[in-house]
Amino acid sequence: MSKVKILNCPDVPNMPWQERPEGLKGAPVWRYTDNPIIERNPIEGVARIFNSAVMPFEDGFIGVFRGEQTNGVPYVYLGRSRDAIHWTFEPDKVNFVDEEGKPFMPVYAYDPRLVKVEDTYYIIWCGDFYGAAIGIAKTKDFKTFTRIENPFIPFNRNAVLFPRKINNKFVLLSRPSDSGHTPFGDIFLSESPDMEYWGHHRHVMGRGNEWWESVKIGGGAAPIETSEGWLMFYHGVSSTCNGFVYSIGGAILDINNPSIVKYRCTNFLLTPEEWYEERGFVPNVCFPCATIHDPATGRIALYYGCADSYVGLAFTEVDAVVDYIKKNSVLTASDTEIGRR
Ligand code: BMA
Repeated sequence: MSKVKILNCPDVPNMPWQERPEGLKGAPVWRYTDNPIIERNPIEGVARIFNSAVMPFEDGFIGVFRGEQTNGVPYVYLGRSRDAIHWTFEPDKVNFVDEEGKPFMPVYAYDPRLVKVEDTYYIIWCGDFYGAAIGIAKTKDFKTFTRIENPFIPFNRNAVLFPRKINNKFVLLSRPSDSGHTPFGDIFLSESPDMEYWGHHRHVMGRGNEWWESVKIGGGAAPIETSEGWLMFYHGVSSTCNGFVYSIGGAILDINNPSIVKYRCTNFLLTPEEWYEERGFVPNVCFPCATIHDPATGRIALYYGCADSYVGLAFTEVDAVVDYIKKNSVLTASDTEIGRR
C-alpha cells in the first residue's frame, strides 16, 4: 500500500511493470529494459510512431498513436494491446466525423493525448487551423470519433485534459505558442462547462529557472489525482548549439485550484541518455504523453516519445516520485499565484 493515495481511478492489476533496478541514482524513474517498445515502420505507410497516449480499456489497453506517414504527414492511429507493451495497430488512420456524422478530417494531427472523463474518451491533438492549434474529438466506443469544432484559436499546442471535472468544469492545460519551433512557452489552464466553450484562462507555471526547462515547457501526461494534489509529468526544453533538448519534469498542482503549483521539482526526472532517446529523427527528445497507474500498488508506467522516432516506457512509484518532487521543489511567485491578472 502506498502512503500517497492515487484517487478516483480503477485499479489496473495487469499494468506493465518492472522493479526498480538496484543502485538507481537521481530521480526515482527507471526505463523498461526492452525499450523502445515500438520499432520503426510499424504500419504499412507509417515510418515512425512516437509521442503517443495509452490507457486501460475493457480487459486490455487501447491507445492513440502519432504515426508519421511515409509522406511526412503525421496522423493519429488506433492501437490495442493485451499487456500495454506489444501493440497491434489499425492499418488506417482514425476517421474523424463532425457532429452530423460527416467526414471531418484534420489536415494533420500529432502528439495525441487520450483522457477519459466520466463515460467519454477524449482524443486531443495538435493540428492545423490556419496555424498550429488544438484539436479535440470524443468517442465512447473507439469506432465513431466525433470532432468538437475548433475549440481554440491558433496558436496553441500540448493540450492535456484533467481526468475529472474540477468544481463542475472540464479543465484543460495548454501551451500557447507560435507557428514554428516555438522558442518560448508557459503552461496555462482553461475551463469549460461543456468541452466546447473555453474560458477562465489562468497561468499555471512558466518556463523554469533551471537550464533544462529554460526555453519552454508543455503539458505531458494527463495529471494523476493523488492525496498530495495533481501529479503532473510535463516536458521542459533547453537550447543547445545543436538544437533543443526535451526532458521530463514533475510538479504537483493544487487539487481544487490547479493553477496553483504546490511543488515543482528543480531537477528533471528523465533526460535523453539512451541511444533511442539521443539518436533518431530529432535527437535528444523525451516527450511524455501518458501514464497507466494502479491505485492498489501506487505503480506508475510512463509512456514517452523518444527522439521523434520511438515510444519508450519508464516506471516509477507514487510515494517515491512525490517524495522526490517535494524534497527538490523550488517554487517561484508565478508558480504559486492563482494565475489571474
Ligand atoms: C515539438 C513537437 C513534438 C516533438 C518535439 C521535438 O515542437 O512538435 O511533437 O516531439 O517538437 O521535435
